Amino acid sequence: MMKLYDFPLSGNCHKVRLMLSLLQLDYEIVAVNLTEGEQKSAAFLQLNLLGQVPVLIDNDVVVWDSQAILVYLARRYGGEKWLPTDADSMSKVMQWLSITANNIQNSIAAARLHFLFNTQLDLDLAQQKAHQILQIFNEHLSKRDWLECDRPTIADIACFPYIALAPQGKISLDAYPHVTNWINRIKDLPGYISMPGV
Ligand SMILES: N[C@@H](CCC(=O)N[C@@H](CS)C(=O)NCC(=O)O)C(=O)O
Repeated sequence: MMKLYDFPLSGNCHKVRLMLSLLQLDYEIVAVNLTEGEQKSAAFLQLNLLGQVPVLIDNDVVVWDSQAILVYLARRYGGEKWLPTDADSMSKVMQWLSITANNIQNSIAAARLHFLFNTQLDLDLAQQKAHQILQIFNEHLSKRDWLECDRPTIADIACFPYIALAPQGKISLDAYPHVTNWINRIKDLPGYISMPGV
């Protein structure tokens, strides 16, 4: 059975939990206690040299990084549905994987970490960047239901958790109705599962 090295409050882990559930895949959770630094143990660094969750193990395949794991699951278990492989669609999906790993992680997710775990950062700058990216999502989603391909793909799954968790970073979604409607569409997907704060 697949194993997911996981931390319940991690939005990056939630991307993977959500995808596993949408694909109706069985897996076992291995809890990694981030507050005690278990992710930097020698044993864990053997799995992910960065010392971070999530990590997925599927037989002899070890994958770390939530975006990479979504790519793995979509291609290994989802056919063309969640990650189409024609050049145009695949690169369009990739754009949003980059946006989540960079723009969302460094703004919305960073602000949440500050309020949940007291991490130090320039909060004003993080919140300002958060509103810039939310404005871009709101505009993009004003013209379509899903980020790309007229259907849910791993682009949506990768961007969803931290956007839905934005209020935990004291970033209100009230000014972004198209984003809120998109969040609700994701919540309506068959197999959807939630996490604390969403
Ligand atoms: N780019 C990575 C980021 C992973 C990441 O930031 N993981 C956090 C939890 S959400 C973590 O393990 N933090 C503990 C640490 O860095 O020591 C991904 O998308 O999976």
